[in-house]
Amino acid sequence: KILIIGALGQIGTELTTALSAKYGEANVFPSDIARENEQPNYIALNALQHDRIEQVVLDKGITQIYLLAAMLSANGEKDINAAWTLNVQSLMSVLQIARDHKLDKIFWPSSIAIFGPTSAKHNCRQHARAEPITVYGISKKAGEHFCNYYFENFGVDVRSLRFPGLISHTAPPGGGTTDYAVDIYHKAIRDGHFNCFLEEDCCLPMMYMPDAIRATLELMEAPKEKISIRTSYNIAGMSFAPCDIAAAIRDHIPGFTMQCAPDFRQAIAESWPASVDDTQAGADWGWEPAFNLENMTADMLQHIKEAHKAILV
Ligand code: VAH
Repeated sequence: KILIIGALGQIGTELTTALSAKYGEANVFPSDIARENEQPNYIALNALQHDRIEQVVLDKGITQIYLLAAMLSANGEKDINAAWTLNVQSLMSVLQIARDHKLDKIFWPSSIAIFGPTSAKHNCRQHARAEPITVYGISKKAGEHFCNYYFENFGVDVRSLRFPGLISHTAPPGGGTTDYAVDIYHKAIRDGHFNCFLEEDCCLPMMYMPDAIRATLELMEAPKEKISIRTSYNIAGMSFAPCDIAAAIRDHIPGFTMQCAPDFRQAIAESWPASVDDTQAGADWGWEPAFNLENMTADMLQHIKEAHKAILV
């Protein structure tokens, strides 16, 4: 029985669908802070209420928890305490409950945001220097070490991935620095123009959501003895800058234009690597991305156009 905390977010929405398809709807309990939702087995659950989470685990016979609730990098800079509390306290609760009730497995997403200006810029390795300069990055780095601590000291089988910027068409992202790469597709179709909050040559590690979901399921299915990293795995999909994604869009929408006016998020983006090395994930559990900028762009534009048509009819 799987509990998903933060099931209505950008990752949670698609992970709920994938886990239900794989393990059966009856075994998946999506939860989020919203009081109601039409999904089967939906549970209103605040990620900060330890006792409530524990009660749900006992009532439903939960054996795995996917904890996706978090405040992302840009929003985190606007409310330090809220970001730290949500990102770390929720993980502490889930790890303690996993220990106390001997849950089978825990999944928790980290991010390439744990790296900082002193990390290698290109092909940033698994154990590269990581001195994050955002509240989000600091909270994810602290979380990684708590995951390792609970594995080493209590045998909690918690597994984690350092996601790049994630791009999806199903659920809008919220408050990330990489979210320009989602919005640009919607604006290209709606307006034929996009105002970008990063420099046009600001290259960042990115991943299409179908790859991120498959990586999560493959990591969680891997035999325990294959997992050699108990902080969080680097994983890579692709790296690109706003000018690259604009060019890829122009292959489909020739007249598309973009203007760049960097804001505070430029400094955040500049503190992160442009690309990461994910050799360890490939070696331990066979990670291999399937999407690149071209096939992701074709897929994103097709889905968004279909969604627009559905609204227009
Ligand atoms: C953010 N989408 O922008 C997240 C991600 C690597 C970036 O962690 O904050």
